[in-house]
Amino acid sequence: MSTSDPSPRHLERFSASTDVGMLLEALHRDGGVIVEGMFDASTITEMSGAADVWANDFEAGSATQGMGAAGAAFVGANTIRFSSLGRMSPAFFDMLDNPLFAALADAELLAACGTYWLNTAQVMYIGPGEPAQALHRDADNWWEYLSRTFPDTPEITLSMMIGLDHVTEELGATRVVPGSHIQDDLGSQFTEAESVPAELGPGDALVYSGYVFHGGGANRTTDRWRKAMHLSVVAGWLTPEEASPLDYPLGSLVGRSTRVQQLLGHRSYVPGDRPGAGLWLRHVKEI
Ligand SMILES: O=C(O)CCC(=O)C(=O)O
Ligand SMILES: [Fe+2]
Repeated sequence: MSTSDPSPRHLERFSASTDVGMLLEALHRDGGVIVEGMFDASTITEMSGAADVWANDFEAGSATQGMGAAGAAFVGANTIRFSSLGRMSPAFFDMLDNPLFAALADAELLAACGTYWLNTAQVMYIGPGEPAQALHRDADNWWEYLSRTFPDTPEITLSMMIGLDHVTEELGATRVVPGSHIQDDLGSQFTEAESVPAELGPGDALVYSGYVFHGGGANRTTDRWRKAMHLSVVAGWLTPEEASPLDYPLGSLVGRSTRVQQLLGHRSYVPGDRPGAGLWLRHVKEI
């Protein structure tokens, strides 16, 4: 792009069979990459059918991200959000076991931790007329760490937005500012004009850095919902958004893969060859 070109950079799209190295190259360059067909059709059909049913039990605007009015404004007054998706459908556990997701998360996060776990998985239905969400960094959840380590901060969280249906710009596709994950200072600001929509088909995923600026787009329709879900992981020594082990009680994940149990807080943090012992341990007499 020449410096006189006012149009924003774009995000690259690849099929899920693309070499992981190429996906990582685009992710590192742009801060986000679109992977078409990342999740298979039967899994997404099951998840979207179940999400449509569960969505009836949630009021638009009721999610607050634990932040009261500020959180409600961030989420949007006409947006439905909910989590605990493994209680909604066992297809969610298959999503957690997706091998490409594992390869990308391993590549991005294991430099900064021995093991990582689920940050949050949420259905995010943006309602008709909802304005665009403020552009933000997902890694700001761990501001205390960021503000002390920037700019030498490693990747601590990796996020995805996944289409549960066709997600177009008009419906409120997630907007991303390509290249904005590389910043001079933590106070950097970006405008909507610098952002591009990450349009998705069902099962396609936008994979993005915890540092890239992004936000839900405006839903400019009068009668259709933007049907997508978010799935993110975070270094195992940080507290995730979602209290997964409370949602999946002891014994409820018996028979699930080790990876699913680890992601949902039913395995300890293992430091690997770093100093220090394990975290999130149990040493109890079973009664
Ligand atoms: O709904 C979207 O497209 C993005 C939501 C998001 O980025 C967030 O809430 O952190
Ligand atoms: Fe976000």
